[in-house]
Amino acid sequence: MKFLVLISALAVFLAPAARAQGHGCEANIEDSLKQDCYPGEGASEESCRARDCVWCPVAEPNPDNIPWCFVYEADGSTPGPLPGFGCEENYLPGEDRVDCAPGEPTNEILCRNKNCTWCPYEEDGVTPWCYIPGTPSVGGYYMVGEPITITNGLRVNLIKAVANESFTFALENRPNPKAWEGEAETLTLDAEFQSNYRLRVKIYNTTSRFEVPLNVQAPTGGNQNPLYEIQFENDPLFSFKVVRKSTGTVLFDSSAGQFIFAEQYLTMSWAPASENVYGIGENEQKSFKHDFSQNITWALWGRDQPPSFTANMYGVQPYYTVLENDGNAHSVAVVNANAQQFSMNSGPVIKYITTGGVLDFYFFLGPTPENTVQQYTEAVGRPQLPPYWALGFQLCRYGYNNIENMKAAVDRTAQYGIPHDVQYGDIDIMHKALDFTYSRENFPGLPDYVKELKTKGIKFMTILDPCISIGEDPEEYRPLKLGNEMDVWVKKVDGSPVVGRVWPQDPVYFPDYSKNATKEWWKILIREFHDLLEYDGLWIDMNEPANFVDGDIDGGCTQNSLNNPPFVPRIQGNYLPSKTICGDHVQEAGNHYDVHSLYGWFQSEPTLTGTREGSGKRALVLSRSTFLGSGHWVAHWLGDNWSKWDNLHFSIIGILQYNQFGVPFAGSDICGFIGSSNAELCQRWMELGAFYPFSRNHNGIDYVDQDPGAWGAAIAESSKNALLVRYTLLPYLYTLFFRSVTEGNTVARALWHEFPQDPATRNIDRQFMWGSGLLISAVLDEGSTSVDAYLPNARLYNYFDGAEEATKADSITIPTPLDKINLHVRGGNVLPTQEPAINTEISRNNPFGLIVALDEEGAASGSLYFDDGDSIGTIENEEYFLADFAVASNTLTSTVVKNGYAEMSQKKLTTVRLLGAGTVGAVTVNGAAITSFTTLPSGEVLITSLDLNPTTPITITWA
Ligand code: MIG
Repeated sequence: MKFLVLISALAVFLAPAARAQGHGCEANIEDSLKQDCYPGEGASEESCRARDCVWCPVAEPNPDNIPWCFVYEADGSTPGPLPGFGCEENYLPGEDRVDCAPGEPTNEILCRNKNCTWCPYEEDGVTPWCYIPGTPSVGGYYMVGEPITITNGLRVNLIKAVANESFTFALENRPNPKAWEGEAETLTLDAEFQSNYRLRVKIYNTTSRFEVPLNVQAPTGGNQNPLYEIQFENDPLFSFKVVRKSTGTVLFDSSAGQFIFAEQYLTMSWAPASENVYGIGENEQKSFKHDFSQNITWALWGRDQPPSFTANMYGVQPYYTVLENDGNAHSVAVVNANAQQFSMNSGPVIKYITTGGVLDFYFFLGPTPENTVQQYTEAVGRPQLPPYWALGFQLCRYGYNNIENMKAAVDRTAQYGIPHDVQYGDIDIMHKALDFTYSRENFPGLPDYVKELKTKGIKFMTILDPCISIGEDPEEYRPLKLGNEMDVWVKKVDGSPVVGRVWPQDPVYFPDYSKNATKEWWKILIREFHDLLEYDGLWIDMNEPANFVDGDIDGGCTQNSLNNPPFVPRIQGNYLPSKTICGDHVQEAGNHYDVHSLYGWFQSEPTLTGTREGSGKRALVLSRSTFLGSGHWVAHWLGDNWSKWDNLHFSIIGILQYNQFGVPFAGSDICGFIGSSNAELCQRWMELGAFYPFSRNHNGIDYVDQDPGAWGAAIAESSKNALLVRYTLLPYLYTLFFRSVTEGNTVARALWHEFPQDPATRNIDRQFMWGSGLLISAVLDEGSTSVDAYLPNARLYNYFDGAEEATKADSITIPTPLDKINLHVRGGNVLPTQEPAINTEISRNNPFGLIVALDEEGAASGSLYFDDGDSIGTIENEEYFLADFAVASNTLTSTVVKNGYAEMSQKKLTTVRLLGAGTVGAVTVNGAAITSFTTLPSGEVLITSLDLNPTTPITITWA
């Protein structure tokens, strides 16, 4: 592509457009064909003709705005296309544009008549819209000799190409030539064939540069028969391609643009295999599938930032999945933590720029979409199994402000019979916003209340901010005293602790969680905290790290290359220390410049370990900031979303992304965090949120109450009903989490993961699935009482009445009154269920059931995972129960795979909902005929009054 652009640019320079040297009205051209040659004010015959255009004034009035000065072809023919280029032919991202008309007003015709490229930017204020065409041939490397065989791979030595003289002009006119300072003269590329499905391509130089201390796990299986091939090109410059061998599909082609490896500016552009690209976070994406026609740049740099289109938010997830046009899938992780950006440009081309580290790509070859997540999480770490209670409904708000309000919310929830498993405290429960305290003034008796909640089956989670106030007397505030003693703080260049400001009234220090002493300090405090407040899990906020001042409180940041690098990605504030600390602040793992976006990632493991030590239980940690592999330790909520309708839609996109990022336990604040929610919005959101993997209603301070009991009986009722379905399906959800822990599957799943061959699924992000068996189609729009739902090509049964849908591979409009959400069970699945209750402590002991949904062949399969829900290591210690279910030939059989959870033998399985079997006249259970079944009008066969135990193999037949 680059080559083509250069040739055409050259052609234009050599052959000026063949236009006549101006004309008058004798040109006699039809009004409708006149293309304005001088838009705007100020045209005169002289200035018009100077542009080789026609000057032919039109009598006033001129209601159709026929131009007086217009483009004309010498031979009298219809004006041809303008010279120069448009975005299509010669798109360049902002930072590569050299202004073609500095200081002059311009528009498309003026610009293109100068043989330049006219490509307006969607966003304001950036870059010239009219620029010198072409891709300057600077940067770039040549391969030295042939690739060398190394253990499990190939090594290529690269040497910097010398800039071509004819482009010196462009080079010198770069918007910021400093960014190219310190280009590596030589580079090494190592292609490691880590397994048949995992390829690593790492490009580095001999200088020691920062590398992310990501502990990548070894893959299973060999690399004897790789699904991929890597190809190297050396003409006109070095580039490489990753190819899927079985289809020849080029998955990654780095010849799509410049390759520069400078000190603080590393860029590579590549063509992905298709436009079906999903991922890259954290930011607010308006569609799950990227739109390459918009040339959007996604900047990544951890920031305390509510969602706002393209703004860099809390986490940094340089990871994306591509669905190839034939339905195969692969994913790519770029292991880099520096401030960076991905531009999704037309082509499609992904232009990547980072400001440090090395270029380190991991390719996961799938070939199914689920395989990519399995393979990725195998590398970066599989999720923890959430405690069973954490799958229940969670309730939170910032600004209960006192214990009465917290109790009132809890009581309203109970009064309406709304399931409720977890209650939260936010920073307002703290004394003076100090970590590891609670306010005896505003929350008197909180520790006892937490104990009381537990007796009712409700767990308690509370918040910790990363920073420690220095305004307290160290003798009375142990976090500060111990922190000083253990020397845990992030330091300034002069060795003194960095001082910032967050919620406490006094300034704070920033613990350096990349340091072992800090991890120990944090775990000690967390353990001791449990003696004060019996938390069941912890919520770590503000760990981007957020700072209310830019840099250090006294004096901001020094002007230097770590605080003001020559190139700043398109981040909020256009300044690395914006809302955080300085790039030259010093942490154990490196300069903050390199490790900034790892702050919450470094904090995650010690928080989980400490929380487990403190509570003695499995526990849960919820983190705002994340990085590659965070899902191994934490769950994630999508941050300070808005109480606005479009945020319902965006929440699905965010949750699907985090499931691909290996953080399946994800959700967004139900009913919205910023702004007051309203009845209709919150009702719909409670229905949708009942199907978030992580289901928590959370509100910001000073807004109207939005807990499900706050809106009166109708909304309480529909919230309760949606949650009762969730609770009914919790054994299915828990089993999906078991699969995510052991195999890396997603829990919330995009339709295209299940139907990769169906192009109609590729744009669907208003519906999603739980695993392969449940399709969720909620109302997401204000005032709407129907859903246009796509029903994929499968047998689908209405969850509520068991009726089979007639439509397949097509959309239907489903009437959906205010109190309803649409759910479909997909044929081919066996979903384990349990009778719901107001919390999981109760529901865990209720009878189990099965939803058996048959596919076209009358087959189905599924599993039930169960354990005590709260112990650490139940999977590793084999202290769990697992049964597989299979249906064929009118027979359901169960196989007990693991019988390691003693209490399972006390539990009953009493009900089977059989979907898609037609009319049934006889049922036998373990060989004996039974009569407790009925065929409902919908066609569902409901089998009740069973007295089965899941630990004994079950056989049910029907005819
Ligand atoms: O800026 O602890 O995203 O969930 O309630 C406010 C108070 C700080 C931001 C979190 C939000 C939490 C809030 N916190």
